[in-house]
Amino acid sequence: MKTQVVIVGAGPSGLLLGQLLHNAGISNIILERQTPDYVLSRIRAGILESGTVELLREAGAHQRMDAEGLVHDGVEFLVEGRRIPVPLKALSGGKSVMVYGQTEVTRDLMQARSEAGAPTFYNVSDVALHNLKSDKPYVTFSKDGEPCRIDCDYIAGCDGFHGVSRKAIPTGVLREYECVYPFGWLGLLADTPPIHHELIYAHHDRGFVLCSQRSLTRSRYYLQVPLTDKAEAWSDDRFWDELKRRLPQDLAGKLVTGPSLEKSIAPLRSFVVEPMQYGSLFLVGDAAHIVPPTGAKGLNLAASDVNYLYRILCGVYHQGRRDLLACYSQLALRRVWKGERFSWFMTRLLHDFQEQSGFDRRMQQAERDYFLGSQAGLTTIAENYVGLPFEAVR
Ligand code: RFL
Ligand code: PHB
Repeated sequence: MKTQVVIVGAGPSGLLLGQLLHNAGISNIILERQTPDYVLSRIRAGILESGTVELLREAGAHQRMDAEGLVHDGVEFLVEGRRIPVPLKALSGGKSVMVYGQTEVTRDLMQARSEAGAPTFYNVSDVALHNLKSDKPYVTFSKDGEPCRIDCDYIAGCDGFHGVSRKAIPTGVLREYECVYPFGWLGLLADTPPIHHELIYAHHDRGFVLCSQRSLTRSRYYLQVPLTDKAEAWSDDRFWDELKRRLPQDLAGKLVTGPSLEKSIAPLRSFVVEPMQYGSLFLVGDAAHIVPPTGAKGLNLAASDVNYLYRILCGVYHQGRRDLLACYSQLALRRVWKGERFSWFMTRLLHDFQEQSGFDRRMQQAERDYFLGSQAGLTTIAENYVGLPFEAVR
């Protein structure tokens, strides 16, 4: 087989890149290790930045998002027992975020791709990348036990943190930066109305809480838990009781509980590799960087990389601008590091770090007091939360 771009991974970044390229007349084939149902069963992100929303519209996968997604003009913080609304739209020059789950984004992109008749091979194994330093790279894999090969011009490694693409780059080329946090998030999804119309990020001595949502009838809550905890040890009752203990009484009184649809623990990690390009291979999304979910940036940074790579490939194929290829890593990383910084800042601001000294605890309190108590502090939070602008590709 032959195509212009092979995309490894049919998560949100692979599917979004594939759709944009297809619409621009650039042929591509997606290879995915799992089945479509498995990909859709992963409950992950819930918040889309305005730039991500725009990109999904550009890809033409926006009809259901625009009909069913909830536009949020604000978010709320709950610290030291005080509720602090952050008017995102007013503080960011008119931008908002959209509550629309990653599962739904993925479903819409899968549907758009199948309607477009663009090829995706699910359930493939042994994906291997070859000749990356030449202008004739190729990808091999097995499908139903048969060996297959695709020759191409470029490869987009959209295969997440545990994928093969990053590992295909020889040792010594990439520089890795990592910070692992000493706790995880226990998430619970339930068909109950959200506790509040806006998301609530709460600091509590017993640990961080996030009250999120997927729709007016579906809630998503997260509790900070020790890394040693197992989701099986958390019955629904235990989860709801702990959530109530970490909320003020008036709010806890409004909580509607119900059976969980899903419950899982995610460890928190910051991770970046530099550069994000090796020859004809371009790393995109979680394959190149991970953020702790506190800033709602993971999916949005994946979309940010897609934005840059898509515009660069359009330049290459439509205007013969092969010089743009060398800009990808720098352009993408400038925005990635800002997203990493915001996610790290939000994580440090709101979690309970048991091992920290008395001085560090006071510093953390002073940071909350300052950032959430001043117009300048709230403005910097708002402009990062709604998403920083993309740079032009030229
Ligand atoms: P994905 O979604 O991991 O998709 C990668 C795909 O590649 C496939 N794959 C392979 N395919 C072929 N061959 C191989 N060898 C392969 N190895 C892997 C995988 O099966 C998979 O289908 O990466 P992508 O597309 O870069 O997307 C990244 C996002 O999924 C991720 O950043 C977000 O989910 C992070 N995240 C959040 N991001 C936000 O922007 N806002 C949020 O509110 C938010 N909340 C979250 C989150 C992540 C969470 N968890 C569980 C990590 C909340 C949680 C709890
Ligand atoms: C979610 O709804 O899953 C969600 C929302 C905001 C975050 C992280 C996760 O910061």
